[in-house]
Amino acid sequence: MEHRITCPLCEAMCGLRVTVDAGTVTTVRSNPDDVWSRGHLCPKGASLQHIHHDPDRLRLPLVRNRAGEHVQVSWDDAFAETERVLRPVLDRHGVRAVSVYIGNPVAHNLGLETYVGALVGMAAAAGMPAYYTPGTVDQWPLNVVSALLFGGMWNAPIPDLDRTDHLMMLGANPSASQGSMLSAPDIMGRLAAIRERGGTVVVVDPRRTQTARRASEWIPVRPGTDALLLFAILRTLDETGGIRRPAHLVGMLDGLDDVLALAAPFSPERVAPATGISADTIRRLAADLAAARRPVLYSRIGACTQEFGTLATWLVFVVNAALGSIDSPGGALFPKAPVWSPMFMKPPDQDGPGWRFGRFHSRVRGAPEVLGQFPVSCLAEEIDTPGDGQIRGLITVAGNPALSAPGAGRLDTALHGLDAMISVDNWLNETSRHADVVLPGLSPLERPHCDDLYWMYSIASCVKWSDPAVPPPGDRPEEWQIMLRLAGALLGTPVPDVDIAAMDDLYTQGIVYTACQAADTPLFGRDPAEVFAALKGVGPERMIDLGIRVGPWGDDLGRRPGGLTLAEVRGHPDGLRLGDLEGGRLAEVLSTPSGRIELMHPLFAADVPRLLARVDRPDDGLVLTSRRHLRSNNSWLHNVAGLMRGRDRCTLLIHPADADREGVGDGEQVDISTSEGTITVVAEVTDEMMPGVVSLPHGWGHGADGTRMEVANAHPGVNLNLLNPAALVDVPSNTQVVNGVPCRIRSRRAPLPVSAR
Ligand SMILES: Nc1nc2c(c(=O)[nH]1)N[C@H]1C(S)=C(S)[C@@H](COP(=O)(O)OP(=O)(O)OC[C@H]3O[C@@H](n4cnc5c(=O)[nH]c(N)nc54)[C@H](O)[C@@H]3O)O[C@H]1N2
Ligand SMILES: Nc1nc2c(c(=O)[nH]1)N[C@H]1C(S)=C(S)[C@@H](COP(=O)(O)OP(=O)(O)OC[C@H]3O[C@@H](n4cnc5c(=O)[nH]c(N)nc54)[C@H](O)[C@@H]3O)O[C@H]1N2
Ligand code: SF4
Ligand SMILES: [Mo]
Repeated sequence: MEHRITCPLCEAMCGLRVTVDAGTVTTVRSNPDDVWSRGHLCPKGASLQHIHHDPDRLRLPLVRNRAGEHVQVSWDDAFAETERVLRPVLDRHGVRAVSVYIGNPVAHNLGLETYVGALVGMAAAAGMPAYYTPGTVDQWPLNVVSALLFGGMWNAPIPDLDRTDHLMMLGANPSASQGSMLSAPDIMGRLAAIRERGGTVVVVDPRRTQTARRASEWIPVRPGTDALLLFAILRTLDETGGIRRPAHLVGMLDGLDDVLALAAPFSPERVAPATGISADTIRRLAADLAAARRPVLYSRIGACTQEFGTLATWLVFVVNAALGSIDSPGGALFPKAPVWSPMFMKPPDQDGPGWRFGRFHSRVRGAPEVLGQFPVSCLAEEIDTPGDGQIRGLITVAGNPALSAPGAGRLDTALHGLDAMISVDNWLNETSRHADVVLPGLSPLERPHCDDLYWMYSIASCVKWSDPAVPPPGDRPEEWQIMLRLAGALLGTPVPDVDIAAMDDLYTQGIVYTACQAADTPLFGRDPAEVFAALKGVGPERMIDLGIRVGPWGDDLGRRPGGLTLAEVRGHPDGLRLGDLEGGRLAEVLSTPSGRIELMHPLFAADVPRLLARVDRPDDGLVLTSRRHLRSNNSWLHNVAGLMRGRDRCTLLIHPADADREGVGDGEQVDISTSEGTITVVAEVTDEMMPGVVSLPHGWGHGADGTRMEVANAHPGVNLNLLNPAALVDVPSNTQVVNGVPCRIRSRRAPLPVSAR
């Protein structure tokens, strides 16, 4: 039997054909008829059957016994144990002493994506001070910039890949990632097409990645200095008459002249030494952008998780605005998402016009919140520092912070010391091994799937619904139900007694009620009771039906007969293609207080002195950066044997000149140290790195005691986040710096320096 589904592993959302024979998944292939991806797939998607059949994937809950070992138990016993460990923490210290960590797969998992909000929302209402996500080792600068410039945290224009004639890409490697905060099937094919039609692709990256190799030009940049480069480009555009003020932006764009004034100190000559890019090259990059008919800039994680992540990410949009590219075909366009999500509304705690920052502070470090988040590295200190408000109970949901959070060594110890830890996770890994109870979800092939958020970043508007390819075992709760059960527990009901149906109604009613009050939602002004009564079904399906129906192509809950509903979408297993990227949408998409793009904000201006200090900082020697690989998915696909074939991928990439200077040979073990720690790793000497910069992949460091991942543990690699200091953050956004971290290396062959003997 063949099923057509959407791959839930990354933002590319490829359509797949999955063949199931008597309960066994026999093949996973691309679906050439999928209206969106038209036959694209990558090795990860092709491995879904192996994820499904992985013997280490948990099918039953685990609890830790007295000997400290995890043993399988029934769901009833697991819920009873959850109550037994969690309740004393709640009774003694209240919800104040509990926190939640929400990991990356949540965004790709329908049940979790729609219902994790029940857990954190209800817990926050009951007094949980903060929750944690890898957003602050990822795209938080983009959220800050989107909120301030365009009005919504998840509302930003993306490059119109199919029409641009000049793309400048900073800190992104789609040859590995397949695109991020930018959904485009076969993104590498689309980049090639830009060149085939006579256009230019420029890649700014300290590493000559596969993406850079296939580009027209690779510009190596000293990590953390993209903001300097972009300010210098902006200043050059201004000096050379390269600023465009097209009619469609007149009266829709505030603050450009203020930003141009801020750019004044950053001449190409001044920033050249720090960036490692010559003044001539910077001028030429600016001239090429000015000469292009449809230029556009795009940046991603390398420009976010660095010392000046907010300024760099902001300046990408500023330069796009200065080139007249925003909302212009071939430039940066606002996608139209077919499925409305409650995530799209301004968080209700951000009342009043605009956005406020620093409304509360973390207990230990005193970090100001940014869009509700502290740096993820605060989690460790909030757990291990005694005092009022200490975190004593933690729920992790599809996250592996023991590997993914900077300062990972301290966090690993802290997790061990918790009074209660519950992991909603499908494997017993570096994080969940610390849990008292592990509650597994279904496999990606056993659950329905539908994306909503990623259509906010996609080069076409499509809607797709996937039914499970493999029938879920009847006796297992779905993850959205687990979210509601845990939420109910935090509100005071014993875990086994939570009334899931009542909680589901309560949560859904809450969302409807909030959305009916919020000016930036399609439900604004409607009667919440009427809206709720018009909804069908339960759980995530009800939520997605609501999202489709109030979305731009929906039936508006009956007011627009013939419009889409979930039932209609379900009838199209290859998906529905509803529209392409279009310009001319500013008035519709902006939700800033002025109704215009607000390029300037004190948060940005206040960070410019920090950047100015960077220009003249002496060279800080060797620095460490992160990378990804096509056959990994953050930390959790290393248990798939088929993806692990070939040579060791967890190597330290180092330029030959640096290797020579340090006396390091290719394939040799080296010690790499930062202010945070030292690890030993194999060096791979290659001129794909620029001199002065080394690179390690993130998501490795398996093999810990008590984990159950046979394949991954046989290829452990090292945990890069043992090296990334907790305290290094991009100030305005709270984003952790994991690119451009000062480090030293030492050959293991070399004799110890006299002082160290
Ligand atoms: N140094 C450095 N650190 C980084 C990064 C970097 O580039 N450099 N990148 C950062 C980024 S961008 C991200 S997004 C984070 C990722 O950080 P995390 O989200 O913390 O980690 P993941 O590796 O995505 O771990 C996913 C977890 O979900 C579990 N899981 C997988 N599928 C399911 C499922 O269907 N249900 C449930 N319940 N669990 C599931 C896996 O077993 C695993 O434990 O790492 C960040 N950390
Ligand atoms: N196969 C695969 N796909 C994935 C993932 C995965 O782990 N594997 N993870 C997913 C996730 S959670 C995310 S967030 C996305 C991320 O998607 P991308 O943003 O495309 O991430 P990377 O592939 O890590 O590419 C980041 C690039 O930034 C460069 N860089 C480092 N420092 C700097 C700097 O200071 N300036 C500049 N200009 N460049 C710098 C690095 O060398 C690297 O080439 O990928 C997603 N897709
Ligand atoms: S690129 Fe690969 S992992 Fe991403 S959606 Fe497509 S098949 Fe899945
Ligand atoms: Mo990410």
